[in-house]
Amino acid sequence: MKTALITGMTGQDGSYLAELLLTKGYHVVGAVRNIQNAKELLTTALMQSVELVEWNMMDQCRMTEVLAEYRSTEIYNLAAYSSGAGMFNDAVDIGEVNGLAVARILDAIRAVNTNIRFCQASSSEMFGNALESPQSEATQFRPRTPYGAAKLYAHSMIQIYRQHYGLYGCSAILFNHESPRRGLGFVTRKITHAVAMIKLGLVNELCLGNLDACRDWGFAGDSVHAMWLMLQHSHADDYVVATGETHSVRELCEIAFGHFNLDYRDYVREDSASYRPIESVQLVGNSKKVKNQLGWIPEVGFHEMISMMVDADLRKLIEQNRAKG
Ligand code: GDR
Repeated sequence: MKTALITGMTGQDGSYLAELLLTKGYHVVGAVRNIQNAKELLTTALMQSVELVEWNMMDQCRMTEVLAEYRSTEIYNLAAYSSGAGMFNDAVDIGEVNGLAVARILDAIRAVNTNIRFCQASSSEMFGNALESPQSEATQFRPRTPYGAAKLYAHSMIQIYRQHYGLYGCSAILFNHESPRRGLGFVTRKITHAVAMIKLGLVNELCLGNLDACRDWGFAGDSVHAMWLMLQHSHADDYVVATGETHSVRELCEIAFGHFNLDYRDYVREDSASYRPIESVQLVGNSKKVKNQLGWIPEVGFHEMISMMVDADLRKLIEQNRAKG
């Protein structure tokens, strides 16, 4: 039985990845900061099927100890600060966790077993003010936030350790990926949750930033599948994971509100306080490489994903209201 270690298992991507690996027969170990907190965040099904171990992104000795003890053959690093609007906040902490911690993991791998395969959740934010669109693995990185810069440091270290020490380290350059498990701070879930609230008559307005902002939004379950494929290949490499489609926040609203035959224009208010500068070049990924070399096929399209999220939010709210009596 293969053992995989996942950091960030309590997040959206971690939970999808853990479920995927369990269906493939892995022993799944969640490396978490605090086991008690993690237990409260995981679903009962996951709690019963995975093992949790205490881990600290700042503590290389602890990482080395855990890798030596659990003998995982694959490591997926999904732990990171990930708030979209907060990409400028706490630059030093972001640098520590999203950047430097990856160097610690790579050194721990070198110390314990150089055959361990490592996959990093890199980000399209590394492209920042990109000079071309769509972006591929060959596109120049021009990060514009501390978050993007930290992710780029980690990405570069993986390339360096791959070349210099021959480690099997992969970077999944993930474009936005969403699901019903997304946090409410991200625009997709903010919208789908508000639509469900409006449907139930609990609120009647939604304040958003720029409606014309565009993103390449995929399904988180598809993104983690690509990460798994990367660690099953003959050699390590970096891959853009994206849908290749771009949609605006306005289109997202049209679909989400339209799901209940509502017109978003009756409910959405643009709030300049939430505006973020719009990219001069569209962020949209070219994922030919992962499709051609690894046979990755995304299964959930944009429209289907937004509908799934609205339905899930409605279900959750109805259950919550029922529980309240
Ligand atoms: P992003 O995700 O910053 O791309 O980072 P987010 O969902 O926050 O923003 C997407 C786009 O929507 C616009 N927008 C709003 N965003 C939020 N959060 N709230 C609003 O009210 C709103 N109105 C418009 C934003 O300006 C932006 O253009 C995500 C995270 O998962 C990162 O961790 C990851 O690295 C990148 O995606 C790829």
